[in-house]
This record gives sequence, structure tokens and C-alpha cells, in this order.
Amino acid sequence: MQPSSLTIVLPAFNEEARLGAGLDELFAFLDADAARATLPDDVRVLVVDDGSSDGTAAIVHHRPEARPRADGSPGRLRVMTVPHAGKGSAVRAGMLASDADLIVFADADMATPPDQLVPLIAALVDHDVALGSRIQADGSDLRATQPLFRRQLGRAFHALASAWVVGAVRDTQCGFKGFTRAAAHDLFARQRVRSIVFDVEVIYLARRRGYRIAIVPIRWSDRRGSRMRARPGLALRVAWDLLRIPALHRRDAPARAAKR
Ligand SMILES: Nc1nc2c(ncn2[C@@H]2O[C@H](COP(=O)(O)OP(=O)(O)O)[C@@H](O)[C@H]2O)c(=O)[nH]1
Ligand SMILES: [Mg+2]
Repeated sequence: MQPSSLTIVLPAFNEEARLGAGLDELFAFLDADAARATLPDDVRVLVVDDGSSDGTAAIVHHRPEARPRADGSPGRLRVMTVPHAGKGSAVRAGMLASDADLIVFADADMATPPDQLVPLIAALVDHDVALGSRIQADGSDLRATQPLFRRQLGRAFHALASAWVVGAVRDTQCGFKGFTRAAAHDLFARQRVRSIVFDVEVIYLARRRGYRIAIVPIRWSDRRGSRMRARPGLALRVAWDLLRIPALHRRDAPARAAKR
């Protein structure tokens, strides 16, 4: 069946400075002919703000797309506010709150340009999960534009993640992933990790549950104003979360989950 609706979940934590420009870019694309021709008719954007102390939610409330439509139905943009617990729990809340046929999450800074929704959505025709990847078909890696310390952190992270839980998926941390509703609800209902390791956990669960997974090379560029602060506490949290993933899910049946 042709999907008729899509939700784009944008986790946002203290994004006052970047969210307005991000939403401008996103809606400019959604209103362009290319998007109308290729994306489902009903596209909604759900910003998940988990306890920002700045004007993140106000930015959303003041946008024209958040106003009710002429027929009284809700606008196509809304913000959901949840207690602060990290990117993983914000994405989880948004994925479970949507009942669209297809559900994608993306970074609010539009590090992945919105036109990359087209290949991501196309992959969901015959897959349940589509993982954006900054590694291109020719082997080049767009993460090369990141600052050196982030690349080094990324390599250390990947060495641990690949040995332990994600197998052949080379770019686990790309913040651009799409799911059918059935896969999104099944996976995120099980997902437990609150930190940035949640991406690895979702991939682990998707493999374990037997979903069809597409790796979709996407364009990406490093954007300034990253919310990530490298600190010893974070490194410990990340290592701990990576190591405990299999134990967290030892009771999740490896059998193939319900299909669309
Ligand atoms: N809701 C929520 N979003 C977060 C949190 N941490 C990061 N994000 C969001 O995750 C996305 C990626 O964050 P960013 O700082 O650009 O990460 P980087 O590009 O990997 O350095 C952005 O949309 C952030 O607002 C968090 O604790 N809560
Ligand atoms: Mg970013």
C-alpha cells in the first residue's frame, strides 16, 4: 500500500539559535515541487523539546506552519515537550507519538539537507528501516568535515560498537533514519538508552528483530553549534550504554516482528 503520511521528528535541545533556520530550510523543501511529487501527501513535523531552557518551543509556536489550518485541523508543525533526558529519549517520545505511515528522525540543524528525504523514503518501499549513511557509494566519508576530535571520538566509538552490536553498519550515528510505522513503534517501544548510543541500540534491535534494513548514502555537512560536549562523564556513559545493549535486550525475541 502506498504510504499516505509522513512524520519528521526533530529532537531539539536549546536550539533557539539554529531551529528557525532549520525549519525555514525544511519547509522550503517540503513546499517545493520535488517534495510534493515524491513524498506522501500528508507531511507533519514534530519537534521534541526535552526541557530546553531557551526559547526553542517559542520558535515553533510562532511559526505559521504551527497555526491551525483554515478548516480548523491542526497545523503541520507541532512541538512536544518532555522532561529532559537526552536525545535518545526525545527521539523515542516523538517516534511513539506519531501514527504516520512513515516516521523519520532528523537533526534540527539540517546537517542532512531535507532533499535527502527523497532517497530515504524511497528505500522504505521495500525495507522497514532506512539508515542514512555519510559513507558514499565511492567509499568517501562525509564525516571528514568534522573537527579532528570528533572524528577520533567517532572512530573509538565505532570500534566498540561494531565489535559488539552493529556488525556491518559503518555509520551508526548519522541523525537521519526512517522507519515504517510498524517498525518504528516496535523498535522504539523496546528502546531504553537515553544517550546518543540510542542509534546503536535501535540498529541492534532492528537486526535482532529481523527487519529489512537499507543503508542509504546521504549528503551531510558538519554544522556549527553542536550540542555535544566531550567530557569524561559522557565517555563513560557512552561506553557503559554500548556495553549493556545486549543485556538490556536479551529477552527481546529474535524472531521476525510483525510486518507492515
Ligand atoms: N531533545 C533533545 N535533543 C537533543 C539532545 N541532544 C542533542 N539533541 C538534538 O540532536 C540533534 C543533533 O545534535 P547536534 O548538537 O547537532 O549533534 P552533532 O551534530 O552530532 O554534533 C539536534 O537536533 C539537537 O538539538 C537532547 O538532550 N535532547
Ligand atoms: Mg549537528
